[in-house]
Amino acid sequence: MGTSLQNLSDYDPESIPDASGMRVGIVIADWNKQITHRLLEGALNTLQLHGTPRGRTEVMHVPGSFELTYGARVLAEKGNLDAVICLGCVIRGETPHFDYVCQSVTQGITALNVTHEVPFIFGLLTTENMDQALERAGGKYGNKGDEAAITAIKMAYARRRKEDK
Ligand code: DLZ
Repeated sequence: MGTSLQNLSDYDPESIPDASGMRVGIVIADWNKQITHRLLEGALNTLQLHGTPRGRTEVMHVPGSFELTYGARVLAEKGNLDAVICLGCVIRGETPHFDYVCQSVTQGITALNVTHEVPFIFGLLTTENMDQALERAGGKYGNKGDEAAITAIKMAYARRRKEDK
């Protein structure tokens, strides 16, 4: 999560591999869409900045964060992607729902990373309230979508290097 010590959109451009040959998938939860659609914009812009045009990025919408795991698996199993980014926003409410959804997504994405070759990127905001989410969706702590895109490029590059050996 972005904090006063770590802005989500700060990175050293020199340290990012060229992404021009990469193809990334993004699964995005439409729950809290005023946040998640900003994350999507951030991710698409950052990928484009590093050589992956918007038209080459495959985007799949799902209703809520709980469905991210399923969507990510469907994208990955198409077999033509270098990485899959999962974007969502879970805001704590008055019921324990927050904990169940966060745990489910965390475990689901972890399991996919264990069972599939494609790297799955955890682009889930988990916040106490809407203000904290806005601060991390292009606000004062940067954009979680930018961070997820940079992570996807780095992990896709690591995967290619592993496969080249
Ligand atoms: C039901 C629910 C609730 C209460 N809160 C959120 C949330 O903050 N963020 C989110 O992405 N999704 C939420 N959902 C929806 C669930 O993720 C899921 O879509 C539904 O339970 C249907 O499976």
